Amino acid sequence: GHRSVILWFTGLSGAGKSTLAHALEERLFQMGMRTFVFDGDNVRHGLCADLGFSAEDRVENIRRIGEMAKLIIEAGVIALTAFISPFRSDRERVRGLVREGDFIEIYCRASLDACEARDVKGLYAKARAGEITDFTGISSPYEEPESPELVVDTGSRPLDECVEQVIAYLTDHHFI
Ligand code: GGZ
Repeated sequence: GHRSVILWFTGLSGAGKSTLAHALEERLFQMGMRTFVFDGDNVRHGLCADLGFSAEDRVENIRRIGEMAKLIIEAGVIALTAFISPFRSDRERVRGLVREGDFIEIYCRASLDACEARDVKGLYAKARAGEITDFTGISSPYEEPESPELVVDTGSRPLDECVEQVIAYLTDHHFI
């Protein structure tokens, strides 16, 4: 058995949150754990389809995701959430929803330069051109975590190393 927990990935667009969450899910599944990944693909098209990227909408987006993750861990499932979640106060509110220790904030650290250089979806270029407004890092703020449980250098380290870093944390703290 394992303790259910929320693995909350935060970081810029293109930092690798979703990639890391899915790679971890694969590892945890192989270890026999039940997991669920929430990311833009399965949340912003459905539960949060009515929300955009204004500050108010992001607050509401994170609130709903936090409540969902809380329900999921009550069912004994490890919740992995991969959202920019740019505001410190929103992340702290989610932390406060669950029991002490059940919220693990994982900062996927990648510089704006690195994310913009990669620009996998071409969104940074559009944001620079003014075709997308309120874009995180360009025209909307990102508040770095002040004391996250983990900092993973997704911008500069290979994926498998990042995965092992999180697995080691979970093992050391007896989550798995
Ligand atoms: C930031 C945006 C925006 C704006 C569309 N700002 O790299 P992606 O494409 O796949 O991830 C980004 C995703 C961010 O949604 P989140 O739900 O994670 O944001 S938040 O936690 O702040 O609510 C990006 C895409 O949506 N995207 N417009 N203006 N990212």
